[in-house]
Amino acid sequence: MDSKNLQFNSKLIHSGAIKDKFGSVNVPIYQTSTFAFESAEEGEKCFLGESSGYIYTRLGNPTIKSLERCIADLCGGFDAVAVSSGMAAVNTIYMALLSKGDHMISTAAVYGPSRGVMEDHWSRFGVESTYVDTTNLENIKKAIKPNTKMLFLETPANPTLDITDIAGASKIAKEHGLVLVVDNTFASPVLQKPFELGADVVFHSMTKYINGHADVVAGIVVAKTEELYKKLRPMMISLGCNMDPHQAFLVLRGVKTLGIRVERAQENAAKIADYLEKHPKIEWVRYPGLKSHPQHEIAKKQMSGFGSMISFELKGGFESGKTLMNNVHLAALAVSLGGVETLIEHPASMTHSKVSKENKLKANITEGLVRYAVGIEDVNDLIADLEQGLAKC
Ligand code: LCS
Repeated sequence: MDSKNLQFNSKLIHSGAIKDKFGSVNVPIYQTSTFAFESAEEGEKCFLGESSGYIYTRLGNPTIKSLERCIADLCGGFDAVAVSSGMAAVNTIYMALLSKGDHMISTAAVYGPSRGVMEDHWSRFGVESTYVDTTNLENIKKAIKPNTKMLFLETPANPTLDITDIAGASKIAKEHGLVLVVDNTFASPVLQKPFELGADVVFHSMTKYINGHADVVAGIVVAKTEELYKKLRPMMISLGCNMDPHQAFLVLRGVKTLGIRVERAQENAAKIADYLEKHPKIEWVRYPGLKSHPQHEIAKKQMSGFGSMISFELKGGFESGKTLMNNVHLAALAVSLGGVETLIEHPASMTHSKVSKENKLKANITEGLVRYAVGIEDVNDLIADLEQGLAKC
């Protein structure tokens, strides 16, 4: 059966499946670095691209291809390139689609390393970048220069949960001939379909929701067209940031439950956001599903659900942040997100501790900001854990 005609949760189980002679229900792990040809003629055909046979795992591998087909199908793209991490996805995109003298515009609240690698390293090769608050589309228009080639959005953004109007940004990108890239990590393919909103390239850190079990680091780049795919795939091969077959197998196992995990976690998150919003020790709560979120209406328009990431500000500031970290027991004090387990993080004392106060404020990283990545535990247990922790703040 062609999985293209299936609905989303059926695609999660069946897209990219391989039929082998044993009738394997799961995609086998082809843990091999190289593939033997049946003859010199067959080898020649593979290298000339006249046969779809596999050559060498950095170039392609059946287990990895199965995952690539699955995610491309879920996103509605032409095809995908699996890579070793989310950051490998970012760098493959930058290197494949930008050249010396080009300029890129991105979300001010973009994941730190996506900006850091551009400003610290790609700038050395003559690529310029500007970071603006893309929740206001006028800021994108104003930042466009004659050499602008790419608009790189992250929505919802990490950790502010700022939402950018993808369809509106895509209109601007089309008018100015920019390639529109969307980091869809926070929404996952379940909640947001950037290609339907005009994106050209969509990528995910599969370390998060797609794998979902905090046991793999992985990334994937999905291209809307064959033309873009043919730029991205050779770049991954040249950079050597391919995925390993065993990593692909684990992600294929995780992806099957993506739909029910995301649904359950966001059900929990909605309840926790309501609880936190009423708590006297909390200044404000950022969750796209709350009416108080500044881009709640855009989130409603472009997402089919509001996800399971919550940010909130403690009235007690920095010290309260540390106190809460030391007094929650069910949520693990850890970076990352999107797994079945709940994680909590205090950016000011953890991920952003080396950033100057001034730069933290520019990125809206306040002293009492807490990021809470909701898992699929029983929500009453999570609320009880927060309640006793907040009592000590
Ligand atoms: N994009 C987003 C939105 C992310 O949150 C991350 C990682 C990446 C890209 C990079 O993916 P990776 O290479 O780690 O697979 N975010 C992390 C976070 O919030 N805490 O730890 C990692």
